[in-house]
Amino acid sequence: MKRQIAERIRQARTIALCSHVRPDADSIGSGLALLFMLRQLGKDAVFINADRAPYPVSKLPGCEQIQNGQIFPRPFDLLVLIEGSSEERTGQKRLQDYACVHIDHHAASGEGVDLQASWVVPGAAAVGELVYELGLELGVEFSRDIAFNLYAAIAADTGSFKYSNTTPASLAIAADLARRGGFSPFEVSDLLFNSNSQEKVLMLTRVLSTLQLELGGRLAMIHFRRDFLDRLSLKDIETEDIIAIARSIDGVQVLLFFKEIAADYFRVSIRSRGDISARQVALAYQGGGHAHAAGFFYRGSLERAKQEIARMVADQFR
Ligand SMILES: [Mn+2]
Repeated sequence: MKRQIAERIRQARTIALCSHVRPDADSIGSGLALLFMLRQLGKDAVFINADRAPYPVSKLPGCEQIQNGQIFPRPFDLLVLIEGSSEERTGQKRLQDYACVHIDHHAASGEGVDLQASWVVPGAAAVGELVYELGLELGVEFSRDIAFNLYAAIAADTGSFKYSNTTPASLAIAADLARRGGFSPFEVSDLLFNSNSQEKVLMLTRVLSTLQLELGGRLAMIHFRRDFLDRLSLKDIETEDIIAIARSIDGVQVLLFFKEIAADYFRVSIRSRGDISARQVALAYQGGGHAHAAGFFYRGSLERAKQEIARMVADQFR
């Protein structure tokens, strides 16, 4: 599949790249790296996303070159979709009007999209690993900006090579990128992880103060209310850090994070360890995800949501 994608790219002259709504460092870093690779190959390439990159991802080299908005109706020979192959996930309309290829490390639907090739490797820690391999296939030179962006993509999705998705391949690719790009890994960590705004840390304290431990300390629940944002100049919150802290508590096997998105309407993220299936809980609410990381939407009061879902988690402990 990698070869087919490389071939499509070689044949195209004008190419648009696009990642997903609410983009993260993996999708942005991978997209920027691929953008620079395509330009090196002499392509007329642009990177267009529905949503802006959040801080500090916005500091990745070249991020100011990303255009925000819709791809349609501009003509392109090829669209490369990075971590998202549906209109819902990309936030782009009329994708069926374009020839598309797709690169991902999550299972994806491809609904309503003319996918000429879809390269999905669920075992890859980050889509950045796949763009690295594609770069080798295309025979490009890994400039500093290309290598830096790919390294950042992988460092972000592996939580600095700490999460369970980190493989020997992730480490080998990262080492090769640091060598080729001539940057120090610390520059990337400093940019990605030592760049919290005051508002963000204040937000963390608010969300963590909602921590509730149930089922003898095996279930942790935290929540976020929309009005938490009001006093801080934040539009939205980056939730991964908060989730990581709450799930790191000794003995916690399941974490539930309730994020209020409208009155009595929540996005629920669930993380689990061992035999407990986050996915099974999510499926009961028409959600989805992986065995240990899943999510769904819940309509109803926060109190009811917590009670109901805690009971469902308790059933799995039996
Ligand atoms: Mn990713």
